[in-house]
Amino acid sequence: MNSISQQLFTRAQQSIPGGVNSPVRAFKSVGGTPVFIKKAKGAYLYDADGNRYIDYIASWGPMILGHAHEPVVQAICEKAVDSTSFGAPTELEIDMAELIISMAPNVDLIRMVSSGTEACMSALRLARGYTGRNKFIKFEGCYHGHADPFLVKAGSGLATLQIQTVPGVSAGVSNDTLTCAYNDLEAVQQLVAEHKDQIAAIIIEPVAGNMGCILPKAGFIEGLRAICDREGIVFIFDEVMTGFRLAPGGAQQTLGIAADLVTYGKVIGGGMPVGAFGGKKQIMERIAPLGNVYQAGTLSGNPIAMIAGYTTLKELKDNPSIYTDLAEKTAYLHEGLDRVLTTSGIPYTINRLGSMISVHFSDQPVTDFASAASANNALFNRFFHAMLKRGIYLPPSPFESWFLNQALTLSDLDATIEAARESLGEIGG
Ligand code: HOZ
Repeated sequence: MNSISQQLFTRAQQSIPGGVNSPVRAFKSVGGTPVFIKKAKGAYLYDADGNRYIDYIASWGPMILGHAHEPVVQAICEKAVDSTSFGAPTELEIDMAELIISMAPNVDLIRMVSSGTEACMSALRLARGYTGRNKFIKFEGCYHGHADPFLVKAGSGLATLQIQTVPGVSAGVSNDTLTCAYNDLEAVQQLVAEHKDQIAAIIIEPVAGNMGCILPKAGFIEGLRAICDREGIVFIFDEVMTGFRLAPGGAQQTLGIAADLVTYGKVIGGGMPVGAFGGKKQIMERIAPLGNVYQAGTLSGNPIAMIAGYTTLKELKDNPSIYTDLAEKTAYLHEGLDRVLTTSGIPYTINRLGSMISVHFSDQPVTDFASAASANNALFNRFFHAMLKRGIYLPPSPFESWFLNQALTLSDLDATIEAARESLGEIGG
């Protein structure tokens, strides 16, 4: 007898490409049937068959406070009765902008959009408009959403599905995308020298989350900052994953390095479709209607999205201990996984910062896309299914960070570590 998830997946494939509205959800690389979710509360997801899972995806990042967090749900319900969209300015948008500016360093002006993709796409256009240059540098395995210029050597779903070049992205567009390995400062120096005065921007996930979690080596981001300063290049931090997750001021605060432009998504919307890009006044002033770099959106600053985001950010700002709690929980999980992985004898590397963590089955340090890709990812796929069977919902790909949420308890973490011990025993080495 097929499970309800299996029945729904069969039905979904008749009307939705691949049965999903975003490729990373399809379980294509790990195999099997995606679990169809019915509801979630706190740290738990419940599927259509009534199974409960401890959630380490957090909707790919946004649900830092846990699912259906009471104050967020209540704020959305109260707001919705006043209509769900106006397409005109509201006071709430000012509150949101002021709150973001009070939390995020180096953000003088902020423009709201509806996704991380839109944020990155708009920030790149702005950097090009501001500098009058076309080329930009991105890093192999980083993912900045699915706008055309970024779909070169991208992480996340493209790495998972092994899509190297994307039909539909013209050579004219991708020729302006220059790529380097993450953590390879020398390669960036060389590329910048080869393309003197042609590079508008360097965009980076300051802590990468789209090839698993990968940390910048000491001096790497500082080195990029120095190159940008010297060469008049706009330094863009893609903080779609790290923004409001690593700290109230995101990776800029955690690493102590200033960006010229910053993009946000995920946590900023508290589970609603929200993105934003912001930064230095002299750059942001080039955006229409102040300047002529055009960018717009019917649902930008949508009241329901804003109230969900505002309520989430305000709670994070007012309770900074949430960040220490989350980091402690993640360290606890890390220690437990270390224990059971060491006992299993399976080679592994765990990368972690704040509430981002991931496991690669590799005996080498994982510092860039090549080292992430050369791990035993077939073993990861089996680990994923063994964990899922035991009620632990991990990202269905080694090329994604795990995200912890504040609703997780120590007993959830212990259950996860025990499930990992059993799973490793099941899958062997
Ligand atoms: N950007 C997220 C993955 N790294 C998830 C969004 C998606 O592609 O569905």
